[in-house]
Amino acid sequence: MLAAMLQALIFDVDGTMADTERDGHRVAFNAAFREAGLPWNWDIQHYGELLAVMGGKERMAHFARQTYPELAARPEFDHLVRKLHVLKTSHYVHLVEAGALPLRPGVASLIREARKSGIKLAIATTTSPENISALLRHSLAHDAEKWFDVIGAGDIVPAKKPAPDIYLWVLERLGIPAENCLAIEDSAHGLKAAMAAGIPTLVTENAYTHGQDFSGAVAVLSDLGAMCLAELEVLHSTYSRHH
Ligand code: XBP
Ligand code: MG
Repeated sequence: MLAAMLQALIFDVDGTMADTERDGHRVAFNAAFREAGLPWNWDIQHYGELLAVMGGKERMAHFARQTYPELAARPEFDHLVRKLHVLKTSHYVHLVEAGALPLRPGVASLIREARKSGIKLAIATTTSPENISALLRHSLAHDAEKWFDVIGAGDIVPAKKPAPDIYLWVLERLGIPAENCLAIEDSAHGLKAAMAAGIPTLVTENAYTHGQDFSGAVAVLSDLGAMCLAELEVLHSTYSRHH
């Protein structure tokens, strides 16, 4: 059977393009809680457990339902979550702008190689659009957003990862068959979402996702530092010949 040709790379953001959760999102959530006068503080281990819930607003709601059920039951709770999320996103963007969140090894060079060789680039992420703009502008290049043919983010779809919605949304706008794409993810939720959309998926794990179930991945790497585009193409074609 002929191997499908690699025509697009679809990047996840948090944990994949950059290690953003421990020193980025988590710190921003805690700064928002302080600013709102809430006695909440997510330490590194607790935040790792809360990452089971994708989406910052959903994560805060889940935490409140678990820890402050009477607060979560109040009619104004949704408004409070949205207000906290606006504060948190602003703190996160400031952290990115301060250079606190560099791209992970190999990410920038792979993106530049893909651009040179005409392989399309896309993003499929649960995080908010403001966070991606800031990360691309400050950790890749000032005009890097334009390098991506499609950017699918956050609330643009009804169901977040591990649902396939964000990947299906990106595929539809890319106009490339799923089998001709390669998704790059860091978590079991992200892998499930991409695979449910029929996309071959490479995993680059990190401290928070190490040891999760990555069954079905094209490969599981510690990072992209040793990878070049040609090697990704070999991984992709070998995988597509057998699936
Ligand atoms: C990771 C997420 C996001 C971030 C926080 O997204 O689940 O919710 O943790 O960002 P991905 P927001 O791995 O798909 O990039 O607070 O903006 O949701
Ligand atoms: Mg991720």
